[in-house]
Amino acid sequence: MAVDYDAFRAVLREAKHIIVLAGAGLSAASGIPTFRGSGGLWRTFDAIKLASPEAFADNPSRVWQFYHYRREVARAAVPNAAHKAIALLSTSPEELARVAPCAQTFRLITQNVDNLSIRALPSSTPISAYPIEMHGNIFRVMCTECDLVALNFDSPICQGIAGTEALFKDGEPEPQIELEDLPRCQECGALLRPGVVWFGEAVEHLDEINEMVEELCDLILVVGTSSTVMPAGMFADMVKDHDGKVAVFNIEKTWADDEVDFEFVGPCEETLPRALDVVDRLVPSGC
Ligand code: BJW
Ligand code: ZN
Repeated sequence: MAVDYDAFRAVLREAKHIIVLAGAGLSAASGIPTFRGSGGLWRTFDAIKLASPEAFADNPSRVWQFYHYRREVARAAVPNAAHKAIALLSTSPEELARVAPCAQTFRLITQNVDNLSIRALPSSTPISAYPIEMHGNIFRVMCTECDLVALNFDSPICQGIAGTEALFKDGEPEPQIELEDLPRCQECGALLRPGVVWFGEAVEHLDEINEMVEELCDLILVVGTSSTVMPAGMFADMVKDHDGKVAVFNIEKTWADDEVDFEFVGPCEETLPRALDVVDRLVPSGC
């Protein structure tokens, strides 16, 4: 196991099919709390228990307030240097050819729902270069009755929920919002739910992901994820199974030395742009 930037870049130069697998740590520097591990954990409630079909069936008012709060946090956040590094290599053939001249593909698979990796892309980006959002997107809504699925960036998502984000932030008990005052479907009037993947639900784009991870990928960068949630937690092993290389970027040591080829322990917003040799190529925030 090496932490050597030069050795990693030598592997990067030979790689043909590169995957970045991202988790909550990718967005930590943007102010989005992670679920587990060090740094910015959700403190006032059990986020994992709220991110489930059972919690939504039991108390849609509480779950919608949780997601409304997180939508507001995500809206206010801006992509950090790690999002930008990934976006640059996903969209610029010239930059990709400079750092990874053999690369035929470079694709982000993200478990994050915060939309920040999409916001880091230039506006002209074709959909084919967009990240694969395997756990959905917090700005998507799905009807619980009909087949409506839509993007919704409204703030607040409905008047009945307006202002509750301040209570969540302060850890105050949340109000009970009546079902008819929660987000409703514009087509059939039924209750909407957040367009994210909860435990026990099928992750999205799994066939496409499996094809990349099981067969093609010869280098996977595992960025800011605890790798405790399946199936994403298995992807590194699946790449190793066909002799691909694994590089981990995490603020904590998360893997045993003999399990991965490179482990960069530190904030990914610093280690990832450096490892990918794009530090001087990133557009600063606000430009
Ligand atoms: C930094 C940093 C910095 C901090 N720089 N690093 C096989 C075996 C066992 C169980 C299963 C299995 N297959 C499926 C299961 C069950 C289940 C599961 O995995 N359970 C486990 C708990 C064991 N999986 C599922 O149910 C999945 N569904 C499925 O497989 O269905 C099969 C199916 C097929 C067909 C029909 C039906 C079903 C679905 C999983 C959905 C996960 N959903 C959530 C919520 C999404 C919506 C929301 O955001 O609210 O996804 S849970 C939550 O965890 C969220 C995250 O995407 C996910 C992963 O978390 P992540 O990203 O790793 O974050 P953290 O917080 O855990 O880690 C952050 C890391 O960053 C830490 O390591 C820090 O150190 C680090 N860090 N700052 C670098 N600056
Ligand atoms: Zn509907």
